[in-house]
Amino acid sequence: MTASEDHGDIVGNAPAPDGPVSVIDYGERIPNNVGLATDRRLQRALESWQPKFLDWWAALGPSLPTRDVYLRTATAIGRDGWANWARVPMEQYRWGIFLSEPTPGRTIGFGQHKGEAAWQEVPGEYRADLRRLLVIQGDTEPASVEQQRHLGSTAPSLYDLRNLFQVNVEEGRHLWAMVYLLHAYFGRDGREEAEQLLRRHSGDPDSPRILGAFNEETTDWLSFFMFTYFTDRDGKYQLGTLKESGFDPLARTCEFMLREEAHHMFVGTTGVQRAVRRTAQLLAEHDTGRGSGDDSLWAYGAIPLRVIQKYLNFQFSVSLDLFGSETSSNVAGYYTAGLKGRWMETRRPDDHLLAGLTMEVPVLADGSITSKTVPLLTALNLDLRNEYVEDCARGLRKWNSELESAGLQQRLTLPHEGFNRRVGSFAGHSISPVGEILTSQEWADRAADWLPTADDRAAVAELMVPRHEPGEFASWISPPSVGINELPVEYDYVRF
Ligand code: BYC
Repeated sequence: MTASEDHGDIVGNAPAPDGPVSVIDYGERIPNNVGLATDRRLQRALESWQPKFLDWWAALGPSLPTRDVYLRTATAIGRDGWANWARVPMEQYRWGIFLSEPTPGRTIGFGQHKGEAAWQEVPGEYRADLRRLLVIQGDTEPASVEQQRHLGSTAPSLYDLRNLFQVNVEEGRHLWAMVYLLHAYFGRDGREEAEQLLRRHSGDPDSPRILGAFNEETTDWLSFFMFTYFTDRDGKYQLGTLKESGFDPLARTCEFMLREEAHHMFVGTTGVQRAVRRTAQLLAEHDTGRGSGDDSLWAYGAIPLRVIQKYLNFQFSVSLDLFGSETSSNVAGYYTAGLKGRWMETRRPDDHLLAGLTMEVPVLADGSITSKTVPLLTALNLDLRNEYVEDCARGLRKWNSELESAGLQQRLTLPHEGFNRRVGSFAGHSISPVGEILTSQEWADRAADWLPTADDRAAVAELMVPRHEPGEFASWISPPSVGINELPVEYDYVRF
């Protein structure tokens, strides 16, 4: 997939490879381009993890039984051409280990080791930090599959069902990617961490997933589309920083993961867009434009805009928490050590050391939101978050253009960065979507206007009627303009 997929409407054939291509050996039990066949110890370790992964997939992966699904599978690692499309029984999907091609002579691009050769092994002094980063990244992948487990039974179409399963198998593969690095480079500790990745579960009170957003329920398809828009986009930005890592196997792993990630965000961008389009259509058709609180839309089978806005508020705010605190000594340490860079590190016009530079970070003091100046190194979580927020705003413009074309005045907006936060400067404070500081009582009185209530979720759930016949779509969502890989929209992407 190309980067344009994130913003465009078309899902086409993977372009022909334009560079050196490592063909993946699908004859192997674990398809890979890391020479697993020549490393017996690693092969045995991964082969003993594989049945546990498959057990986990059977127990906590997609719950809807299917015969086969039209899926893409990675088959080569050329710069562009890598995707093979076929109908695949889900349990036979080939989860493999693929790293992007190495860049000969690659050097570290930032921090105190800038200019040194990229590491092919883990430097002893950074072992604990690198392991932590891999574990946090790895933990999110199976978590999202767990969160989305039951969505299949309420899919609005076969097209959407196939997209859900594509996202799920690729998140499974991203777990494999982190497990490979843990097994290959971290010995016994790595093996133990790999086991734990299958033992923590989303929302489990005793053994939850590590990061907050991955313990939230994905209650319905609107929530899924918001998740793939906002939370997968955090994945894009975090992977973008790990792609810069001085630890070359991690950088190459993330570079390849990012290519798959583009489709996940396409699913989110267009999924929300199609829901908004349907809502806008009905609002315009029935001339019910009496403000975004128009609940008569439920009766027409669409989701009122005020509810779409609430889902957006929720998913955006929990996703902002994924960036950690605005001021963090962890992130300064990662950067200086050369483990985690900035978004588009190589394009930043500075010395890539950042000593002496500063940044303004938000603080709450004396009842108002102000800022304080801190060393830039400690503010890199915010630097990344700012890039992310700008990117989120771009998709919103697309959604709003649906409202505009329908001749409506209402618009969707991103809430203030302090709204509904659990991590960082705003945690413990009550901030409205437009950035007013509220008392706890004011918050309690008004939160139901801003975040989905149990009633909102129940009303949305009622619209989630499955459409499992080719070409059929649920009432609350418009069909896409094109199908997958140049197939028609009404193709039977999933067979039962
Ligand atoms: N929930 O110094 P701080 C994806 C903890 S998504 C719970 O501010 P730091 C995907 C933090 O661990 C991308 N705890 O944080 C998307 C720390 O704990 P310790 C996933 C949190 O380290 C969709 C303490 O609070 N990848 O791929 O600067 C589908 C102080 O924190 C949270 C990564 O995140 C939270 N939200 O930054 C599938 C990349 N936030 O150490 C997949 C790897 C913070 O004091 N992770 N804490 O016990 C990192 O780079 C960083 O660890 C973080 C946090 C950005 C997560």
